Amino acid sequence: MSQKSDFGLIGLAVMGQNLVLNVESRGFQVSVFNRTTATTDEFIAKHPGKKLVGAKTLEEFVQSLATPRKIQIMVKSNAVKDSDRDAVDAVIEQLIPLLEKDDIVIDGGNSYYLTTERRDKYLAEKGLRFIGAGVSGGEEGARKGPSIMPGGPASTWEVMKPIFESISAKVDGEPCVIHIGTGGAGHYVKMIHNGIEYGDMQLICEAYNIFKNAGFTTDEIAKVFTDWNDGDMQSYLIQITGKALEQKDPETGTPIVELIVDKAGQKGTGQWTLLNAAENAVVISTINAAVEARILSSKKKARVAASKELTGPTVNITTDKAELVQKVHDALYASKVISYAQGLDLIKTMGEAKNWGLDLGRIASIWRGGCIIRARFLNKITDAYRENAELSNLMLAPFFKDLLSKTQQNWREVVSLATLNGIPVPAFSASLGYYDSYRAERLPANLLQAQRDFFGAHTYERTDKPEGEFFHTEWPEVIG
Ligand code: 2AM
Repeated sequence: MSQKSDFGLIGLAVMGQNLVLNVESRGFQVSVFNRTTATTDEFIAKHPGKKLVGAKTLEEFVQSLATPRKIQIMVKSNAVKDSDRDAVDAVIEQLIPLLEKDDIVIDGGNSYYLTTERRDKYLAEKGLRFIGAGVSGGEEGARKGPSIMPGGPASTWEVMKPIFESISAKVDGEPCVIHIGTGGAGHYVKMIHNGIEYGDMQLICEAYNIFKNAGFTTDEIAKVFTDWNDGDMQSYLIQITGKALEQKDPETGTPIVELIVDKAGQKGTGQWTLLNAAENAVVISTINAAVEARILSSKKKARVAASKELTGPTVNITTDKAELVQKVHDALYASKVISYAQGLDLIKTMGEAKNWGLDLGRIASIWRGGCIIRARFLNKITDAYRENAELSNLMLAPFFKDLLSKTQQNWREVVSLATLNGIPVPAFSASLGYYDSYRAERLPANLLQAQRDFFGAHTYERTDKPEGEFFHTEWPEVIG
């Protein structure tokens, strides 16, 4: 191959390999480089006849690319805080002396958004261009079309647009990629996407747990999810849940899910979302509950010990099965709406603080395909923001207001039923608690203000006086 490549990718782990094959399949010639050359050789040998160039050195790799070069880095990133330097930084440092003005470096990993902003600034100082792109869809998405959330200067996006649009997933003919915003906006939105994903997954697990406690067989639960996937809750996660529950262990014939240890792992983006919500004073209680549920699940030893010490009610669910399925459906759907309302509230708040000019409706629209949270109902979110771009909270859009109104009786019954039977539903109940708090004209924070004024003279406003006037009461002394 004598002609220069259109695109280059560094890091041939599974996601990297799949992305390369995806880009190549859209008609582009792709150069690849991996630190361990044997991996590059194997990859090239495995795909004869494709427009691929395997480079043994970084110099050779850079030289094989057409200018302005477009180089995506897909190496393992372990950094949590901005001060940490990781493999992405190491690769960037090696690239800098080899690149020319206006070449584009793309980080397609799950980098922390502040790290992305640091790299964006650093590379700009060197006359290079940087894109921090969140890529969601797992291995299959990377190969067939992921949802891509790129951040960086709009002018750099314009250069990358043809490649990004052709490799992304498509829904109704629309590519699942838009320019999210400047700086770290892309990785930020990907981080919240992951938080929402945590919420969706936990809610599904709580539904499963209720059915299990109600005496459903795993096959019966699989069928419930498969049926739901034909309806308004159609989503990738509901679909794979049905399929996962159907899967039998070849050795024992037992559903494989029932053989899997109940200890969940996490890579950190959920926790980053929590920290960011706390910094922005935005409530994301459903996502919080989901992250915390994973943490508690991982404390298996402590739970096993406590299960012998702490008492609870005996499970006794007598609800008719079909009726229970409908109730849990409604509880799940309503809770999911709350989770998205909270996640979008966080994105909106942060976008305003950072002046990113985010378009929530379009962000929801690029989550409709390719990514892990892809779902039919995301269309409704896009519609809601198209109708009213200034929507203060998703719950208040006519479609969702109506949905929450129609589902709430069943939602309340499911949270009550689970609670009375001692079945943990932290995300279902956090969602309901948010709904009831948000819609409360008066919360008991009047008493809270009294307490604060009592011990700390923090003052309070009065219902019968103008806003902004502060009062203090001489409370009785209580210490002897
Ligand atoms: P390797 O095959 O040489 O280990 C996931 O680990 C991917 O990131 C792999 O392609 C791996 O390369 C690459 N990677 C991890 N750390 C790296 C580093 N410091 N420099 C370059 N590539 C790295």
